[in-house]
Amino acid sequence: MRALDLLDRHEARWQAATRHPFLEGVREGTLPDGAFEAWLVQDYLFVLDGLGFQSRLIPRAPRTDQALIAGGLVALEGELSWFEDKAKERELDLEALRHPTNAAYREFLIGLETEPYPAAITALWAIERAYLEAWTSARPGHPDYREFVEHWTTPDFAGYVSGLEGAAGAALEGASGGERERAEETFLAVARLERDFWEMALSSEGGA
Ligand code: HMH
Repeated sequence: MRALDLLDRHEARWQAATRHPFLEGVREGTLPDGAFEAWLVQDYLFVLDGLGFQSRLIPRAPRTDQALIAGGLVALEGELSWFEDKAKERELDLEALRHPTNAAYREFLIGLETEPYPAAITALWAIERAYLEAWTSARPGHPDYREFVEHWTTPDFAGYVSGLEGAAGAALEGASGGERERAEETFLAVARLERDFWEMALSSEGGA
């Protein structure tokens, strides 16, 4: 099983994870007041949780994947600073509580620690790929949000996602049947959690 086969097998659920009225609102400038800001604060907290997951993955990754994942970790840390700058510009308080949807995603990331490596690297690939595709669907973005759309659709980010695809594919090649099943489960969980995250973004009251 190649990582890409998962996208074909679960096309409808993948679409739901990467196309959403929130992203159309980003493209068209039709988001309700406060929705983008509430989402930004929640995504900052998600990236913090992602930093934990990704750092725990490095010591058990094969040597061939460690530089890739460590590079991604450094980029995530830079991402936190970018969120902090944007929050300051927009006068947002980043010390918010996690929305229940975000808390569920955090629990999933913590649970990945006890999943076999092929499942964990498949999840990381799916998380990043979903984000890249989602923001690509919002291109070029309404002027209010364009810098965000550009930031999350760079060739560097696309290259990183390709690297993760290769790593997940190699891990799945060498995986047992049981491990592949776990990888498929985690892929589906990511698709659901990503969809829920966009849902949260549209349904949250401003300042969630
Ligand atoms: C919800 N998924 C979500 N937020 C992100 N920042 C990413 C993926 C990419 O790290």
